[in-house]
Amino acid sequence: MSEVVSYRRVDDIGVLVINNPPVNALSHAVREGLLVALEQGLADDQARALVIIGGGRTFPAGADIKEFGQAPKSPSLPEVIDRIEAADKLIIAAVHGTALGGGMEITLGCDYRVARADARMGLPEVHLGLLPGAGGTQRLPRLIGAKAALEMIVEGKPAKAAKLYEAGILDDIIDGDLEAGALAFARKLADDNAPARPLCQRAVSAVKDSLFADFRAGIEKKKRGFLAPFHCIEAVRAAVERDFDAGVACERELFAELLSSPESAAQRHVFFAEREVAKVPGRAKDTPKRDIQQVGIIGAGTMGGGIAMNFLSAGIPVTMVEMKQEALDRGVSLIRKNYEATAKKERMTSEQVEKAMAKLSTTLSYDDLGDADLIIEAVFESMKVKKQVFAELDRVAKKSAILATNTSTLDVDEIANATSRPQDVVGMHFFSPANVMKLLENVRGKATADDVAATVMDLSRRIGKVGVMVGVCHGFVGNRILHKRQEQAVQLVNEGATPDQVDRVLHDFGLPMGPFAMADLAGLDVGWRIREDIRENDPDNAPERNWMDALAEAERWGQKTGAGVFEYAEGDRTPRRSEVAHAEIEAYRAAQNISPRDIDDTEILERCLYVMVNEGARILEEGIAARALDIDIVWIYGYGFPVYRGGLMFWADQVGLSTILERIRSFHVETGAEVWKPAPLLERLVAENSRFADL
Ligand code: T1G
Repeated sequence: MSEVVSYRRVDDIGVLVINNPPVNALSHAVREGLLVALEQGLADDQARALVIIGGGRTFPAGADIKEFGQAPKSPSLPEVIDRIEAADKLIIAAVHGTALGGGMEITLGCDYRVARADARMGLPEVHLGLLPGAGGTQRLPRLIGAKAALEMIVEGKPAKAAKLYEAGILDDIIDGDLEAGALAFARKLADDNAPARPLCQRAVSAVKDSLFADFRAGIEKKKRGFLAPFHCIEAVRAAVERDFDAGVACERELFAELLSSPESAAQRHVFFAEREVAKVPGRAKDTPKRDIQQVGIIGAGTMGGGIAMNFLSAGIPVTMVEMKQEALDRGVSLIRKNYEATAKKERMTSEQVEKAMAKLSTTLSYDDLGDADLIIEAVFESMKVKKQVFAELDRVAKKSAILATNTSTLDVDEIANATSRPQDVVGMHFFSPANVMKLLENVRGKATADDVAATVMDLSRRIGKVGVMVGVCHGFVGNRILHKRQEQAVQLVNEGATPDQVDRVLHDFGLPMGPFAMADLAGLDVGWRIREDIRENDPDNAPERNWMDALAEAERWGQKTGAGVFEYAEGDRTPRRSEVAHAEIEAYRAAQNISPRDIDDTEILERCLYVMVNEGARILEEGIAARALDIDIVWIYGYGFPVYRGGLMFWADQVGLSTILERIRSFHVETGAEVWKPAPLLERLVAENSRFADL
């Protein structure tokens, strides 16, 4: 008997229990154990039917992703499922938790499926750059039709039991004890001589000729750069156009292509990196955390409101503070407007909106924050203003409170030293729009206490964010790297490229938008004020004045003023070429005696991305980020770096660090610019023939 799969009989029904914590991943041992237990059940004369059920918190949540890339071991999952389907006894899958990927495919090999009401099932392989490779693309269309199967497989979103029952995937929903309910269900089937229902013998119902072409056209824009969604379409098409065995062979082939693709390697890296970032090196798993039951937020502007929504949606009461009543009223109505927009898209019910809004209270007095466990400051990005706010918080906040700043660039240590309790101060850098963007850069100051750091990391997950712990420096991890790229982008335009060309190259690479469309979205005034702040407070590092400053000073602030580097038509966010901006650029070149040259796309891509990699290496050297995967997750969830490239540092490893170093060295020789001085870490890794991933 295997350790991970057991067989026993309960009166006249055999039960196969899979127990491979934490998520019953279908590792080699589980597959082997399943076959052994299955044969035992089939050979058990007193067992009239068999139930497959998961132990612990869930039915199998898929193949063991850690085994991908290793030499395949038999039995494969398709072999196990084919054996289940060919069995001469009825087999019922009893689902709780999340039956995902190969787990759901096992249920499709069974004759009947039942589940608890809170169970979910789905085929999320596409998020790993794969497709359901154990018959799911052939059996699901036979069960629910090709169109519904296509949506489920290409979107990869799990569905709730009620929806699954409606769709005909589930045969019953079990209230109370799942095993008891499944046994009763199996017994009734046996009593009624219910038929076996092997899906492999069922035909796929007819579809519209244009189904696959229409579906492909419908996802082209949204799935730009991904490989797997389009392979999924071809696999489901095979289910319609070929017989079962030929369809399975086609699925196998497409799966093998994806499994060896760089896109899937990248997406699998991101799957594990997203979980690894929560485990901060050097922090014990059992580090105590502070109890966060009430939150205060200073500032009811766009950021303050968005931040508040995260806590309200997680059921945590929020007190919002502002200087003036109209600012408070504006903040509250913006929050309600955002919630109602979400409800309109049926992503929330109106009851949920009212429940969240009921947890929001407002005040004009800091004194009402005396009970808050965490207070987040989201005021104007000025050191002077932030220090005043923190001095006030120091006066009113209770002893155990955590004081957090939402600054996106400023020195968290300097802010902390404006209080008598720097150990309770931490940065919580949300990204705009704060109620949508998944990333939360948690900034640990020199004095920040362990329990404070552990608390904000834990809280990140509680409010639906991916928290990454970073150190203090100008711009932390995300914006520090962004600034280098933006500088390079402006430099390329100074030398002869156009903003349109630079944006096209980075958009084609897979970023949601180019540097200049992004600057226009964020607001040219934001970057300009930060540069002005440095020019005023740190003249030694004052950035050179350029055409972007000229545009900002002309109040061309981007989308919010209808014009910036690009022009924007009323109500349209599409960036269009701007003759005014081009004139500013030419004027700047003339003033600097620059004769513009032709710059090709390769140079643009290399300069914009390699400067980021070099800065990433410096950030790792300084310990501002603990691992390369922290930088990957920051750039994927904060700046839309394409997930099918795995993040900035993973991508650099794929390109090859020696290739990147060679180009960086030549840019350094050509320009002599400090920014192109190769990071010692990069040079060391190349010398050792290592990668960022090996650190
Ligand atoms: N394989 C290996 N490890 C897994 C795993 C898996 N499928 N799923 C989770 N883990 C680990 C995870 O790394 C973490 O480890 C721990 O379990 C808890 O996970 C042939 C090709 C199930 C919804 O894509 O979506 O089947 O960090 O922190 O938030 O067609 O995990 O503790 O060391 O995420 O409660 C398809 C992936 C595989 C589902 C639970 N299946 N998993 O979420 O916990 S491909 C998936 C999830 C496949 C077949 C194909 C989630 C979850 P550690 P967690 P959670």
